[in-house]
Amino acid sequence: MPSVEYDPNNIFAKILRGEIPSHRVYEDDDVIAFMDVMPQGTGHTLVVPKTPSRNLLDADPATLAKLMAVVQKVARAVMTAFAADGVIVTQFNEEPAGQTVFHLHVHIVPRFEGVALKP
Ligand code: DGP
Repeated sequence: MPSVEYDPNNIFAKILRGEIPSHRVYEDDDVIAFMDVMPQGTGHTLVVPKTPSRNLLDADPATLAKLMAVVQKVARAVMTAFAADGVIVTQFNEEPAGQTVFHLHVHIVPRFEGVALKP
């Protein structure tokens, strides 16, 4: 379990509340998806549950199930929309693992034959 509590003022909580703008590409009762403002490549999309979880470690199974169903849906849509050859699906937990925004989210990064990711 994470040692730090969920902060309701993290940037994704503000996006979920509509307090700051985002380019939303999917929304249902439980999950939203929007474009990453610091993309690792073309079509980099973030999938975010509305339930306030800090990351995978404190999320409940129902939230994870709904999240992953949408991750699959959005990954398929991103593959089609960007004519990608593959897709990376990643997720980071806590600062040493690369997490910078402390509201659970999954990265979807389309991949293209012969095109390197940004360093
Ligand atoms: P992570 O390292 O897994 O916590 O990734 C956080 C991602 O969130 C990172 O790729 C950049 C993105 N990001 C940070 N701030 C914003 C924002 O205000 N809007 C959007 N759309 N993405 C953001």
